[in-house]
Amino acid sequence: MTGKSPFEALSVETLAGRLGANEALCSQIGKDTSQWKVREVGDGNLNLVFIVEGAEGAAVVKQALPYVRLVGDSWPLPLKRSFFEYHALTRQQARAPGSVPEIYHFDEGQALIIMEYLSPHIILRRALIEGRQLPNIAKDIGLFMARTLFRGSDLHMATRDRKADLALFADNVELCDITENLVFSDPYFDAKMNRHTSPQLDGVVAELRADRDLKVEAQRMKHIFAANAETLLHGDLHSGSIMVTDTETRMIDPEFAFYGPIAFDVGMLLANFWMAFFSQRGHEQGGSRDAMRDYLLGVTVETWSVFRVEFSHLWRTERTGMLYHKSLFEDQGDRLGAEQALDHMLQSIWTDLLGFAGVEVHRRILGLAHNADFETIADPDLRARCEAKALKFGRHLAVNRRQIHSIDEVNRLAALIERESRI
Ligand code: SR1
Ligand code: MG
Repeated sequence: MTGKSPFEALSVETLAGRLGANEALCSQIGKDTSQWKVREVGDGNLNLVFIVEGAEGAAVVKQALPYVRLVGDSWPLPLKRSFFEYHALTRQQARAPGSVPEIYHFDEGQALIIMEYLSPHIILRRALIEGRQLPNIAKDIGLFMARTLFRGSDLHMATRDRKADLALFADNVELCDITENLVFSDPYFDAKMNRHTSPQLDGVVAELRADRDLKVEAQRMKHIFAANAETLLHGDLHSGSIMVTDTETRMIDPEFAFYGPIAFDVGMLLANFWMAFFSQRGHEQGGSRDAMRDYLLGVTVETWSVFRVEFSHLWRTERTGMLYHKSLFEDQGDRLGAEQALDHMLQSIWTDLLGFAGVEVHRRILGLAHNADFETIADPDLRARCEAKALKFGRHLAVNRRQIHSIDEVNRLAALIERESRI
């Protein structure tokens, strides 16, 4: 199969025949295709994902489909998202080595990426639902975010390179459009594809949609998302885009990559930890999840702390781009000026990440793409109680983000809302 053949979706039955001559794949897993075992394991919303095991190893073959898998061919989606995923992965590997799967092969025409099979890794969201406490995730993800977001910005890159890259990723229009609608707008009106736990949440949903301050704030966040082309984002950094073992963490699936605000990745990620926190009550059949709740709040504190420390370190040691140039500060003996500018930047990331986190919580409960943290709670009354608390929390973050000064303050609020018996 070459990049010149017309696109054709792979299947479990056709994969060995079509990729049997692919040198990159054969060198990883062995070329005797009669030994290959193929499974389709994609559980995301968009793509096909195959695990291919051969006599000498295993690999993952990920292929984009020309439509949204979750919805079907009534929602076409361009194959070029695979191109953006491939280019984002190569940049993330360069900026945060070891944090993403190794790429073996990319075929643009077939929209497929052959990459490292991560084993025994599982999806972080699944681990958190199971109540597993992973000791390294905060450090690993905090470092990943600081390194990729700092090194992909005008704080670090040569501005010519950054502008060329910005132009490249600017074409990822359709995936940005998904985020712009699904995250920032659809939850706040009766959009066609929305769903929520009904009738339990009907009243809360009506209140949120009538909440003028919330809607204005969500649109401000959308404006920042669309207009602040600060750095190359992962673009969809939630706990379903991270694979873990007890000791290792890898980020996957950056097909939503584009140039946007640093705070977006950080806010989306933290929102997913807070949603994991509010969903724990629904997973207590096997015993109390008090310790898991404490762990999750601790993870938010450590992630934000690691991010800040590493971002600050890079600011002091790798600020080679055109912004806040050293000639204005350190070269004149003005270290304090550089520190002042750093404080301002971290403050603005903090305020914006809270807004992004708030809307991310809302869209996972009210929009099209829900998350398994809540969806796997079978009892709809219990699920609705968990979701209602998360909605209240998200509303507070989005509307009051300028008045919230520390992550401890956020976590005290989360704990308070969690303890409230009434929704
Ligand atoms: C139609 S795609 C829905 C969601 O799935 C992806 O993982 C993104 O989070 C997107 O918003
Ligand atoms: Mg994904």
